[in-house]
Amino acid sequence: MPGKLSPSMMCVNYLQLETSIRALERAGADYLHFDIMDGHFVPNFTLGPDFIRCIRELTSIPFDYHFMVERPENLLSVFDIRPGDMVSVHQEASVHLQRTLQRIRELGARPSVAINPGTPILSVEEVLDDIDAVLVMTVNPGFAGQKLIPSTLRKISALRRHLADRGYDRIEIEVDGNVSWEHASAMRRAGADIFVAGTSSIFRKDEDIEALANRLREVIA
Ligand code: S6P
Ligand code: MG
Repeated sequence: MPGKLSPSMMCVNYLQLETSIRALERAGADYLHFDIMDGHFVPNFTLGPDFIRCIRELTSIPFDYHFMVERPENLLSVFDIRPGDMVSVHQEASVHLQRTLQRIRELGARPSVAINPGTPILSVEEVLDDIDAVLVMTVNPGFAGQKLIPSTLRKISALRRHLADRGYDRIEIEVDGNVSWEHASAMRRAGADIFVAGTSSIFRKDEDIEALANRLREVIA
């Protein structure tokens, strides 16, 4: 299976939103990645439910929600989550993690657990039956344009091996943070399946999004 592309919508030029989405459709983006922040779990705010709901009117690309909020279980109902969407909640932020993942499944979406660079892969052990993916943060969450934390490359390989050893090959690994051409290629070799594309690859000032997205697709093919 070729790697999947999930462009990060906090990196898009909002003044060219519709044109950018059309370019991403032509490039065959598999998801649109939406970063949701609450100013508590991470020291930043980003995209809200009304803005994200408007984008449904523009495209049928499935959404890839990344909740960087405390107690995501309280916020799921505020967002327009639909069957086929991916929904990641942080292991560090949900006290009732299994119940939250089950709720996401009930909504018809694909449950995923996100883990910070400092969080061990074993922290997802007890919910492997409840998830379709693990989102491995390769930077600390909160901001675009950061530098990769090198140890996270080893973490991707270790997680891929860990899942294979336990018969969970079906679980996808998503990577998020400084997914540049070079890093994307290393992440792919390490076993990543879904690539969040931001300022390090496809969203660059005055450059053609479609061409950059196609280039990234080739790197992760
Ligand atoms: C960061 C967020 C990410 C960023 C993405 C940006 O907290 O979860 O999804 O939007 O990492 O990409 P880049 O290439 O600027 O790191
Ligand atoms: Mg993200």
